[in-house]
Amino acid sequence: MTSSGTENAPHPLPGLLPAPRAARATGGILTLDDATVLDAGEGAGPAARLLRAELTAATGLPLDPPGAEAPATAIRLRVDPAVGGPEDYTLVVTPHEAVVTGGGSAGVQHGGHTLRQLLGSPAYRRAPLPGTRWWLPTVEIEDGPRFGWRGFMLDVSRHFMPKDGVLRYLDLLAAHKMNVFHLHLTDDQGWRVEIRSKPRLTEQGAWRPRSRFGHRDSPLWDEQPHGGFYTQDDLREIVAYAADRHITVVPEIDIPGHSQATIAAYPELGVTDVPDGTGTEVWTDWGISPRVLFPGEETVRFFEDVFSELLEIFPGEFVHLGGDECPRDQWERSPAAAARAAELGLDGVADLQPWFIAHFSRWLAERGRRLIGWDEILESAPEHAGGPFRPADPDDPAATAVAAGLDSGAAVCSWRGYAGGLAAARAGHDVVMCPEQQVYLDYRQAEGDEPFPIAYVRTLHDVYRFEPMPPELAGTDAGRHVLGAQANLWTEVVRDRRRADYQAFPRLCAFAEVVWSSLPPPAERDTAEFDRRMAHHYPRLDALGVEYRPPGGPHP
Ligand code: TNX
Repeated sequence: MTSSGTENAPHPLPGLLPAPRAARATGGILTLDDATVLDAGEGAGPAARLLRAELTAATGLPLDPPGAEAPATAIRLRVDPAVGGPEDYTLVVTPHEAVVTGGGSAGVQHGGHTLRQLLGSPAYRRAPLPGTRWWLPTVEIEDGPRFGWRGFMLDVSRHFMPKDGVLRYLDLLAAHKMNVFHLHLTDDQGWRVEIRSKPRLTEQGAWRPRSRFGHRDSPLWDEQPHGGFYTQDDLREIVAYAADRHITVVPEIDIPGHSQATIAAYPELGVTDVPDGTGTEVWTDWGISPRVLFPGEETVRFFEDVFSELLEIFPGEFVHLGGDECPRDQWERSPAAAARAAELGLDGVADLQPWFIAHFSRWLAERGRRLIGWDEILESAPEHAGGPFRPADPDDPAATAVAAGLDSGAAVCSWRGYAGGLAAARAGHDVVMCPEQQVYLDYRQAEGDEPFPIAYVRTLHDVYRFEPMPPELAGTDAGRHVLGAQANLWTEVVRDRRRADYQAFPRLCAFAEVVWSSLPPPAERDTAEFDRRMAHHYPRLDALGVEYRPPGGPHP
C-alpha cells in the first residue's frame, strides 16, 4: 500500500484543534527519519516518555535520545518558566529541528500534542502504515489555555465503562488538551468503587438485576444484570495514568439523593420508618429514585469511612459529593427524620440536605481537601446567617452571602443553567460551568433519527458557541472564581463505548476549543472556519478509532 504516503501530504498549518493563540507557517519542511533524535531537557522527561511512546508506535521511527554526534534532525522538548504558566508552550519548527518549550511539564505535553497534529492523521495510529513519510511544516506557535479547568464528566453508574475504556478516554482528553476527568462513581443505578470496609457496596450495590430504562420496546429495557466496579487498584491505575497526562481525576460519590444503590446494599442507611414501594434492589429504572439517605449519625460515620478510603486513592484537591436532586418526600413522611432535624436544631427536614453537605464540606476541609458539588449545594447554609440560598433568586444581593454553611473553599458545578454559578461566584465560591442547556453530551445532537433522542438538540455548533464566562462576571473580581467548564456525559442512554463515542464526539472537540482557545463572543465565532479545521481532525479521530457521530448523521 502506498496510498498512505499521499494521505500524509504536507500542509502549511493543518487544522490545529484546539486553535492555538498564535501560529505562523514559515514555508519549509522538517523531515523525520530513522536518524531523528528525541531530546528531552530537564523537567521534560515525563512528557518525552509519552510522546516517544505514541510517536514511535505510529511512525515506526526509533526517535532515540541523542548520542555523541550532532544529529541531522531533532525533536527537542524543554521546560522554561519564561514561556509563561505551566501549561503554556511554544513550538518552533525549522528544517533541522522541532523545539517544544513548555512553561512546565504540562506545557511540554500540550506542545507535543500540537506537534503530533502537525504530523498528520497517521500519527494517531498504533502501528505505522507502510510507506508513510513523516514531515512537519516549519512553524512558529505560541499557545496556552484560557481556563484552568477543562473538564469532562463520565457517568459510570448508569452504564459501567470497564477500566480500559476509561484509560482510552484519558488519552482522548489529553489529545484535546483537557485536564480534568470527573468520574461519577455512584448513583441509584449502581455503586462503582470498591470500599474495603464496606464490601456490600460492590457485592450488591454494583449490580442491578435488569434495566427498565425508558419504554418496553427500547434496547435499554432488558432482563440482563448490569454492573461492574473498579477495584481500588484499578482506580489508582486510572489516577496514575491520568496524572502522567496532566489530568486530575475528581471522584464523585453522589449523596444524599441518587443513593438507592447504597441503600440496596445497606438498608439501614435509608429512611426505615416509612413504607416505600420501591423494593430493595439497586434502581432498575432511569430517573431519580425516591429513596434518600437518612442523615443520622450512622450514615455520617459510614460516609466518613467511605471518604477516608477515597482520599487515599484520589490525591486531587477536589472531591465531588453530588448533592443534586435530593428527593425529600421520604424525609417529609418520616417521624425519625423530623426528630433528627429537631435534634440538629434545623427548621425542618428540608434543611437536612444542606446540613449534610455542609458537614462534609467541613470534614473535607479539615483534611486539606475541597468539596465540589452540583449547584444544589448552595442551599447548604441553614445554621448560618441569612438562611439557605434559594437559586430562584440569584440576583438578590442578600443571596450572595448565605452559602456560609459551606466551607468557603467549596466549589460548585453549575448545571441548572448559569444562575447557580453566578450566585456562587458572587458569594466567593469557585465555579465550574456545565449548564445542561449547553454542554450535556447525552442530549441529542440533531433533529430526526438520533439513536436515543433525549432532551434538546445540541449541535456541534451549539457547543462551539458555548461561553463559560457569564457576561455579568467577565472582567470582575467574581469572574475570577470561574475556574472553567466541563462537558458532562450522563449514560442512561449510553450503554457502551461505541455509544459514548457517538455522544461525546465530535462535540467534545468543540468543547475542548471553547475552554482552551480565546474565542470571540459566541455570536462572532466562525463555525465555518471551525468546520474546516474539523475536516482535518476527523481523520485523526478515525485513526484513533473514535466512533464519532459522522457530520452527515447517524449510520443507518
Ligand atoms: C440530571 S445533572 C442529572 C443526572 C442525569 C442527567 C440526565 C445532574 C446533577 N443530575 O442525574 O443523569 O440529568 O441528563
